[in-house]
Amino acid sequence: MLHNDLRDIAVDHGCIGFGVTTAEPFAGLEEEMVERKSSGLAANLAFTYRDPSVASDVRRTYPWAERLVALAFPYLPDAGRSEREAGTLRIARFADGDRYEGLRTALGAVAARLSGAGHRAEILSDDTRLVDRAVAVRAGVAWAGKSAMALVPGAGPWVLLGSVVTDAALDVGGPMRRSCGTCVACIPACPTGAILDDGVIDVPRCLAYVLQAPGVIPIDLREAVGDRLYGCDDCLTSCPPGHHVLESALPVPGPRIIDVLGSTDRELLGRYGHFYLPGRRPRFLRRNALVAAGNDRSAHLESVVIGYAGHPDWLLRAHAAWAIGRFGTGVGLRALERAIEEERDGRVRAEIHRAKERWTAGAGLR
Ligand code: B12
Ligand code: SF4
Ligand code: SF4
Repeated sequence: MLHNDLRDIAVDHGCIGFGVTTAEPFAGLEEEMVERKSSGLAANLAFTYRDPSVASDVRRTYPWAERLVALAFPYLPDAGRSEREAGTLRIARFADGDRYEGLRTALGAVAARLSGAGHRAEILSDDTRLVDRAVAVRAGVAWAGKSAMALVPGAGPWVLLGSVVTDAALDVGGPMRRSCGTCVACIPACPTGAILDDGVIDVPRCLAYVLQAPGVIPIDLREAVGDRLYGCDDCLTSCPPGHHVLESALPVPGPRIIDVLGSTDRELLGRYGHFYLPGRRPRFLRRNALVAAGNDRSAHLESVVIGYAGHPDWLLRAHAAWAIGRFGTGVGLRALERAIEEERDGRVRAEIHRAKERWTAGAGLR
């Protein structure tokens, strides 16, 4: 009765997946995460990786937990399809607005029904204290894709996940009898070769990580960044189980590179405050937009990028130098020559030298 009520509430709130699993620790998960950390595959991710012993065992947070009620909330077709268009940036669909809002409401409604029946109920979603995909897979809501995405029938990878932790002894489901089978489409679709093995991502090479990590974007990944401002959807768009919902998504134009580079901090935070940005610092959006400008090379962007060669922030000067080199024009070369005369920061000087070398070798020429 309670179980069915909870399912109905989830469905009424737009969820496409509902399942229940025990609150037992996830066997082997802690060791797996520790291993990924020590081998470098998890980069310097915090989140769940801050304490894998907590993220793999919900009773470390809620000792009274008996069950995890797992929900999957679809965000297509609403989130739209971002088209490639010269001079614009792409934002991964889960981040084109606050796509967690509907999921939070559904989780809240399920938790309220449990509390109303006298049970404890706490919500965990995209939290440091629980690995959401592990819950969804064990509860039978999703299967574990080779891309690491949790795939749900009817929506493929285009879902966000969350759980309600409860002390109610609800009936438990088993894992789903589905798998990717012989499909491997996501592996060659990844622009950086970051999908290594069944569900293992080389995080330092994953653009979703690179674009939200602090510091310099590794030079060998900058071309692959393409026109991305935040997130990467290539392992989702290539995934056949999600194709039919993707086709029904409407085109949504991305922001213009020139607008992002010309905005104030306050404007950027107003528009993109829901992104994960280290220290909530908009400099990382500008850094990403400079790399996108160097990939885009529309003529109207060159003077803006050259302007960034004199920016007070060394990180932006460094990425501007790379982008200027990519335009491959005489104006750009002269700007690099002027910049090297003034530049005192060794990290930026190295970027300018590299950009000039590439220019001289003709690699930056169109
Ligand atoms: C850290 C993180 C990232 C990192 C690292 C991702 C990664 N693949 O490792 C970065 C920044 C790269 C990232 C990127 C993205 N992320 Co993210 N991310 C997370 C976060 C915060 C933690 C994930 C984590 O700890 N993983 C640990 C690893 C080990 O587990 P996993 O791969 O997530 O899950 C599998 C294992 O646990 C395995 N498992 C279970 N038990 C055991 C035991 C053993 C022994 C083994 C071997 C495995 C195993 O089964 C699970 C299912 O496959 C979660 C939110 C959360 N709290 O869970 C969101 C989350 C995973 N991200 C999400 C999204 C949407 C994305 C992006 C699509 C965003 C984008 N468009 O740019 C990309 C996708 C990249 C990709 N292919 O994974 C969604 C995924 C929804 C879904 N349908 O799967 C989540 C669940 C957020 C949410 N609440 O909805 N993300
Ligand atoms: S999010 Fe992009 S870079 Fe990361 S694994 Fe998927 S396709 Fe590769
Ligand atoms: S693209 Fe194919 S192999 Fe990759 S996650 Fe989707 S179904 Fe699985």
